[in-house]
Amino acid sequence: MSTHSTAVESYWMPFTANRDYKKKPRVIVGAEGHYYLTDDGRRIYDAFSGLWTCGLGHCHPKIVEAVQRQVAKLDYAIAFQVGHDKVFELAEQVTAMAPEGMDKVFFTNSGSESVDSALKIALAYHRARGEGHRTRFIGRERGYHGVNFGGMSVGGMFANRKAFGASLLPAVDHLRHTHDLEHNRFTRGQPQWGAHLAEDLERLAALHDASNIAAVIVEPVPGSSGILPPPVGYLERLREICDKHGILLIFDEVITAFGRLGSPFAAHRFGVTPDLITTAKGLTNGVIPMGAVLVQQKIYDALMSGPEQMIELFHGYTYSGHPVACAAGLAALSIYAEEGIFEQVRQLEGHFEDAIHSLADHPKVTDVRNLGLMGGIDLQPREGAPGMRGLEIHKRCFWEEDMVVRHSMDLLQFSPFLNSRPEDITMTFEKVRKLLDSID
Ligand code: PXG
Ligand code: PLP
Repeated sequence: MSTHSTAVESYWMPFTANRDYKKKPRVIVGAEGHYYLTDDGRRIYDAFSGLWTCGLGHCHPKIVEAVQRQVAKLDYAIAFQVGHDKVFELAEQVTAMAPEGMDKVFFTNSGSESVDSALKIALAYHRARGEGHRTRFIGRERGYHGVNFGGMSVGGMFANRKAFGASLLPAVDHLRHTHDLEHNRFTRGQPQWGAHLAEDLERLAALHDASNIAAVIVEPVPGSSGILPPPVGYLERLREICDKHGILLIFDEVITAFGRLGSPFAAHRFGVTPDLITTAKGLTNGVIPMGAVLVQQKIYDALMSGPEQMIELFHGYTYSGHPVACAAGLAALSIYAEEGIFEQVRQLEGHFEDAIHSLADHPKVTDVRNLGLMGGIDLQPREGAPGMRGLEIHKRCFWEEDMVVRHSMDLLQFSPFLNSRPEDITMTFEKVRKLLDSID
């Protein structure tokens, strides 16, 4: 076992406080269902289902088998100009479960790649229609759209933008975010207050002239920046304003697709259909990296206009539609359907809401938010040491309570398995309460 040796030192860990982590590494060596297995022989409960990725549980036997079979049969197939059977099958199935009219899908390898692909598709679409002047993107404060240059530019998380701010895409502006503690503190589900904040898009459309705006990109429920369910009526209003001005609406559903909100896509749950959807994570249950961009038929059609022998969209990844990822995706989609997973989420949602809000009375808790099986708890930062309470809860959960809880500064995030046992959801928040009682 090399986990305490130079092996740990060799790895530059993503989105991690490397020096702090390496003092006492938290190392997983296996997983079974709802548990991770650690290098010191413990079974620990995963209260974040991977990184919002593994809603069906880890090492699901049907996905494991599909991947094993596929890698032995076709390991890789040239992605450009030649296709393979599984990618077409997966495309057909993903579009079949997508909102009405979203009949085409482009495959990527991650959420970040999906976002940058979607932004490029939006530009190409307008250009193909003779509206090449539509080059501006509108994101939203507190949005997270991955770490590539496009996604960072439309994203609105200051920590992501701080170091790279000077090199982001130039023609981007941001809507204000919808989180307002004065009106919405401790809201269960969608807040009633805040639909009018969508009017901010009218302000930006007037400022930049709507005819210059290519697309608006938002997460239907912002995840990384704090689980911020949209105010009732907000997404509907964004859709109306986009339609009025010929602006494309992109839903970034990297987290919210594939059951997190009890429906195939958040678009279904909210009854609002965007022009493009970006997704990843749950597409393969996190087993093999894969992402996707779903588009309305009209977008694809607009690009199918030049000479037939020429490439229509000059874009693609070596690993777009990787056969092994497709096999994992096909297996995951069949499990969502066969095991009635989205229905299970709808049945669990009320219990999860009660369980997470049971912490609302805790003196160290300043806000609790939830929708579907997404939840967030804001902790009062410790005087002079922001982020330390969140980090301590995370570490002590791992070492003392045999549970993985994710934190981002003083925000605790919860992404229970889509097929959770209700008692495990109860236990999750009992453990968090116990730790909150015992830390300073
Ligand atoms: N868009 C959204 C809405 C996301 O949530 C990405 C894009 C980027 O996806 P990739 O696959 O490139 O990471 C994401 C990713 C968290 C957390 O703790 C969330 C994400 C990633 C890491 C941590 O909430 N979401
Ligand atoms: N950089 C170089 C030198 C490459 O040859 C390629 C792909 O062929 C890339 C980057 C892009 O890699 P990917 O297609 O895996 O995103």
